[in-house]
Amino acid sequence: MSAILLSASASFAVFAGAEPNTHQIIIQGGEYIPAELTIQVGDTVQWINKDFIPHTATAQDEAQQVLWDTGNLNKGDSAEVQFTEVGLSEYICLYHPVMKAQITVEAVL
Ligand SMILES: [Cu+2]
Repeated sequence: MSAILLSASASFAVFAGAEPNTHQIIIQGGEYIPAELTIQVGDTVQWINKDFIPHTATAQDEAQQVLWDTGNLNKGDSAEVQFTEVGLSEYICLYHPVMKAQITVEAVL
């Protein structure tokens, strides 16, 4: 039975490029790490706050309407956002607007 499971996961890995992935961004020292990330449409990004102070990851349009938002992340908290549209998504921390980062969402080839 375990041999069958191993075989199944191995073949899944071959096609991993076409499957949605989850990417992690660490928030530490008042920075998003990595600050620039490229993903494929349909992928999910998970932010994890390792600072003692709360942060958010929040994207807003030019009228400051929220496009997506992790909400408040206290130390140790995490939140996920799935990206379903191709394009560049810049985001900030609502509490510390000097914290800036970006995600580039590419079409699945
Ligand atoms: Cu912050």
